[in-house]
Amino acid sequence: SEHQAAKVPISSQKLEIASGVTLLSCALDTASQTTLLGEIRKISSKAPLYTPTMPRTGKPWTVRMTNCGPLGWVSDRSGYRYQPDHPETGDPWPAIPQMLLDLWDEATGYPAPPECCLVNFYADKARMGLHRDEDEQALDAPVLSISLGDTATFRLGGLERKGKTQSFKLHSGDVLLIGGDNRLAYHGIDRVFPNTSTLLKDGGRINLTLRR
Ligand code: MD3
Ligand code: FE
Repeated sequence: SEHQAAKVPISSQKLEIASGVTLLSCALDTASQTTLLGEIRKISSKAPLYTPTMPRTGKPWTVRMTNCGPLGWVSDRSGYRYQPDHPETGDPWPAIPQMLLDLWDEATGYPAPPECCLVNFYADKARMGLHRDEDEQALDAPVLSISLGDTATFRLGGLERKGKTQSFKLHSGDVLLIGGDNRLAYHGIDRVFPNTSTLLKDGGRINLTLRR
């Protein structure tokens, strides 16, 4: 809405890449990206990035994670779930920064705030296999994803694992809004391209996923 525009300027360039999936390219300007990165540093100083493990096998993920908000999404040998505390420190997750709550309001218009902000950190070799986000109770609520740092290839499939997929680049400052028909679509991150952004001093990519 209009009164939020000064706090978190988001671009008017919207591209609907699939039904209900809208790419807001270059949504965040450099100043907002830098401010947001500062907020993420504060979060990771209280709730350190950790290496999740896969259900059953216990194999480590290549992506490191932390969360903020009332609930955090975690993965370990027992499965995937939302929980109110950090799996290693046992502390409650830090609060979601106000600028992310504002961005959620402006981009989604959804009448309730996000309950979880998952922070994914991708070093050069990290990737995320094709999967669906299906651990949420409210499937009518949108998902908002924000990319920072190095460029990545994002793969979007359909509602069935075997279907066709499309690839897109996600750049620093891009925002992806997911809802409607494709809320349960398969998606993943194939690779991250080193040295494509100067936002993160030591390189890599951060993705924030806001969900209910
Ligand atoms: C399309 N993260 O954490 S977010 C995840 O960049 C995850 O770290 C990716 O997938 C990342 O679960 C991509 C973009 C995204 C999120 C949810 C979706 C795209 C989606 C749900 C349906 C379709
Ligand atoms: Fe996902």
